[in-house]
Amino acid sequence: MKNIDAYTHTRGESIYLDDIPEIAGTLYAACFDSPLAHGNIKYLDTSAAASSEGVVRVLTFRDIPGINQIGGIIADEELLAAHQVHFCGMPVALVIATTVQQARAALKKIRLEVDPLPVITDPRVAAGKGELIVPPRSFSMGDCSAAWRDCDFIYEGQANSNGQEHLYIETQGAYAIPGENGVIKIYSSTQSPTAVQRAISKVTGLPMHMLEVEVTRLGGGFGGKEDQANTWAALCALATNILKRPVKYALSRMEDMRMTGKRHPYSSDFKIGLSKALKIIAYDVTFYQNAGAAADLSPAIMERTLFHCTNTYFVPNARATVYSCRTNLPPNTAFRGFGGPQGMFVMECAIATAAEHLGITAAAIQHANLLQTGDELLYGQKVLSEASACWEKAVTHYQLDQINKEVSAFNNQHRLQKKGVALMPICFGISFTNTTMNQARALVHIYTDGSVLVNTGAIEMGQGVNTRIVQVAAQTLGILPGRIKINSTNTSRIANTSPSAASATADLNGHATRIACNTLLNRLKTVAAAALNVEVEVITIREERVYVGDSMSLLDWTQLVLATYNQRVSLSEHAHYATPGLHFNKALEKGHPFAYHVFGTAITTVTVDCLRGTYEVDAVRLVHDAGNSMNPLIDLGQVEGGLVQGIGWMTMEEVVYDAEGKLRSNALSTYKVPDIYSVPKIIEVKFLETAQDNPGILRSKAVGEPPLMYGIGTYFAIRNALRHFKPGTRPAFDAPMTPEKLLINLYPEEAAALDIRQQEIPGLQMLPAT
Ligand code: LUZ
Ligand code: MOS
Repeated sequence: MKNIDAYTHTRGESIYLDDIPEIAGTLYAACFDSPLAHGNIKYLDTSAAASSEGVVRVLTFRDIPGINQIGGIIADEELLAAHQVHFCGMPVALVIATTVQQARAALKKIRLEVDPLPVITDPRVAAGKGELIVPPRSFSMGDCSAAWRDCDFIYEGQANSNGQEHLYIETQGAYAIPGENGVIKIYSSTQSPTAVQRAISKVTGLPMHMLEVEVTRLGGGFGGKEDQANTWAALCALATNILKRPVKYALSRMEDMRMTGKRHPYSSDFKIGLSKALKIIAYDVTFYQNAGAAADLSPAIMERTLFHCTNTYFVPNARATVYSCRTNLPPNTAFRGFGGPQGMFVMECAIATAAEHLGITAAAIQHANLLQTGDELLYGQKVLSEASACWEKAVTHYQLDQINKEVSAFNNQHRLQKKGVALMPICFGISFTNTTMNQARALVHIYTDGSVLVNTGAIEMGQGVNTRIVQVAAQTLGILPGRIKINSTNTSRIANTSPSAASATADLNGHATRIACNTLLNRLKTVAAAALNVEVEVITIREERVYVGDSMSLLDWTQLVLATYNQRVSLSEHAHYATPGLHFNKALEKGHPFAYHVFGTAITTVTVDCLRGTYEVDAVRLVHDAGNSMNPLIDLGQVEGGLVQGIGWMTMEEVVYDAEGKLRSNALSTYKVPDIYSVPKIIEVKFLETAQDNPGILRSKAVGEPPLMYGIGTYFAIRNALRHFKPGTRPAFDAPMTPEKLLINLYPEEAAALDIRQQEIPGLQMLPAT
């Protein structure tokens, strides 16, 4: 089934936050954010701004009637800086004016003086000073210390991966509208309406039932709006609460890039030990997560790093420790994969290190260690799925031998162009690692004309969840998709929603929808059985007709719905779903946190121009385990999009903060995202044919995050091409492998002589401060 939003998207008619018709009297907000990364506030003067043309009010922390606190997991994040600033871009004051231009103009009249404090941007420096967000956490299995004795080969190394800007096409924003008796309705571009509602409740002191959060759709989230939509919604609601006027704030791209957190950069140390048979005997890894200035979701993200630190390999003796390090950067946050990709990257660096020292392909080690059905992961859960099936299928279906032969032939014929190949197998756990969050509700109404309205907590952000929910309702009720409408997401209709995140949105909200529809179906069937004078067990509804056994009755859907209403039987149902079987013991760090795992394997081929340091991704050919895909079109879109986003993270997107904690890659002119010219020339996706059962919705597996990790393969394919040009070279693992870095790695002596890195820094400092 085609995405139900395709029609309005292609015509430009879909409604995003900034498209909502504005109410007369709407005011516009703009945020004054800290120009310094760390310091004590000496002096803040907003009087000139307050008397600036069109300005209605300037708010600071003193205007907050509730508590000045928006930390979700830990209460360590002020909405508006009170006495200290902790990062460049930290909100300090909010200007509210009659027009957007007036609000922005007034920002320039705010005077802030800060006594600077030392700025930390490096997570290892933070850890050295004991600047940790939470105590470190460790997972272990087997006996890592003893196992080194049994290893024939042991290698150690370091791996760094950088952050990533979410770059949702729709920037962050909110629009708050006052109602009678102090209630506030808030439109928010959020993945988590309940998180927004909670944050506003804390800040304004209003109970949650006075706050209605409404979301039609987002122009992308990617994790960036799981927690960080709260700030703008809370600021608008705060202003509305004080002024009793509608207040809107849609961030500009540069505001958004400057003030919001990104994917966490990680710096990690690894040690890997193997047997002569290439079995990984032991793996020890320590992660330094760059959390930024406040916790945000970092404690949950560090947990998912631990869960995914051995990727898709069986490692009998493993130990992993993660430090969540407080630095003076904007609080880093959820981003597709949620710490999993960072963990998996380090494992792949460890395998590459071993392969390079042993003079074999990484694939030989990867293949020898793939999880087999029944193998235990270091958190105690066993994999119950065809863990190595995708790898085997990819190797045969895409003829890896042939690919390797062609690449060798090319490399023998070309001196300055080299091709590289890499395989990237993935394993990703599906469920929120916080067991509590694995619940959802659906409210389904059938109207007397037979049309159906489905409400859930799911947020449509382009991923197609609404289309999937239509499919669930249509299949369950036995009616056509066109009869079903998915309502906007609203906290007054569906309460206590979990964020649309963790790839679990369609599973959780789809199952809740299925349960509600089944309850309604049973009521309808009971009425049909009485009307047709048969047993209820023989009734089915198919294609909007009521069947008795195999024969079509005279009753159709609309007649049955009306008959049910006339009998005074409810045509509405509110259902609850909680993923069964989940548990996790944090004292032991063992349990069964995931409903299931998603697997896959990608084969990536690249061509590097070894004179210029540029590269092209020739092809990514992959086999992906989508279970019994309920919508292969949507799944394909998620796989392609995730892959390209992963390639961007690994090869071209470079978040640059200077030593003062100021974001230098603060616009699309200095931050390179994949465009249509940088996507692989060939993307081939084969969905694994599998008869195996899984607890996904309609046996269709979650697909949102896992494909991002295929992009890691491109990093290693480029590295392999580089090593064909310069045999024996082993550059530092420092993702992304931008063309600039690749060139430096191709010609390290020349780069050192030119002192390229040295020259770069004064050039950057000449940029005007924003
Ligand atoms: N968000 C969250 C997530 O709160 N918990 C998770 O486990 C998670 N996983 C992936 C993406 N977002
Ligand atoms: Mo996410 S990283 O699933 O919000």
